[in-house]
Amino acid sequence: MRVYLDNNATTIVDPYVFGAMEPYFVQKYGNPNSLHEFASETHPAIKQAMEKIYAGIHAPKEDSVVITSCATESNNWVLKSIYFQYILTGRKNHIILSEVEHPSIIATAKFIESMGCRVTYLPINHEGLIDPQSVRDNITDKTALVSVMWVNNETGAIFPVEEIGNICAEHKVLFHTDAVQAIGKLPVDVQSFNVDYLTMSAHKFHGPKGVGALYMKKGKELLPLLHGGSQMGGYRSGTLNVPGIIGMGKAMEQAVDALDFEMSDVRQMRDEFEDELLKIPDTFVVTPREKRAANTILISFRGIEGESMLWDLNREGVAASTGSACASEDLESNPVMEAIGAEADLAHTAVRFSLSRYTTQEELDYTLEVVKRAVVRLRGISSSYAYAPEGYKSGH
Ligand code: C6P
Repeated sequence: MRVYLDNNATTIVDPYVFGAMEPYFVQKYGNPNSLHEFASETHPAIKQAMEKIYAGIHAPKEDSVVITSCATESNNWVLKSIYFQYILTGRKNHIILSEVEHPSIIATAKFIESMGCRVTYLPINHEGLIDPQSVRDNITDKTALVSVMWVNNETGAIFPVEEIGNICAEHKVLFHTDAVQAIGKLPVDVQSFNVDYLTMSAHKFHGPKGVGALYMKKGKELLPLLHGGSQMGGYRSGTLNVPGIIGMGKAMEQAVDALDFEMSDVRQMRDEFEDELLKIPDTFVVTPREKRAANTILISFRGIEGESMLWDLNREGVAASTGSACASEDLESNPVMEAIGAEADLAHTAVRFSLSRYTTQEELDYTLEVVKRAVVRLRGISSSYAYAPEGYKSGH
């Protein structure tokens, strides 16, 4: 049996999404900006897809949604443009982030920090959560931007974006949220949450890879990312990725339709699976489940390196991860585990299981059996587990 439980890294393309995209490769392949029928026959589907993306995040018509190639691109764009617009010009000198943002935010922040921007990295607490008060405490009259993700990709923790949006609005500070892991898992509404910029990526909600977007509120527009033609309102020039846009629109529509299922049925399956995993001695999960997106579990098995666990799981057809796919090849400890202050050896034991609406009960039952076998085998050869001092296993 092959089981895919790495849906925070990427998801299967929904067959309806694939069906909607297919005609736009070989039959309707015109450049939408040309002046003939090959071009115009792409227009209705592009328009419809854009409307679905706007509707999915409750963006009003007058705001902009610019299609990009991925969330990494959208995140880079926000921070670098803020640097050019506010920091380089001397109007402001400071931005605020959480310390557990995705590398596409952290690495970009380090880059603009090296160019003279002051960056505050807000800590997370032992539950992997952020205190909105810490945002308020760190805002100064020189703060240009606060960027805090909606849902953490490692733990599934839901960050208090509503409160943070309100605090930013109150202090007239721009607010960006990376909503990559929120779309399709939670209702996302840019208007009621006072969001100025919002990042999305289609392949995280059963759309194609290579397509993302950035939402920008009217009046808060960034500088153009790619100069050139008039595509995407001149904010990101270059021939449109027609099948990608159509796929993202369809995926957004499907994700919105499936939201109730995700929040009830997927959650229930996740919770029951987690209950069973936690019956294995010396395991623990970061972030209380009611404060997490419905699909994610970051679990530690004491005495077992996360990579060893993945190896055993993979041998039996189960795909999980030790955390963010972008960091999984460096064998470093999980950064969220480090940020919550887990001891060094425990920070290496994290395994992330992320479900989707395609996950079945049969797959989870099978995975549980594989995990149990792996725990017995790996603890049997783990010197840190076998010779652990008194109290080590219970976490004291
Ligand atoms: N997280 C994970 O395994 P791209 O691939 O550029 O569309 O998405 C980047 C990205 C940005 N923000 C968040 C919160 C993300 O989770 C991701 C991708 C994957 O957790 C791959 S590193």
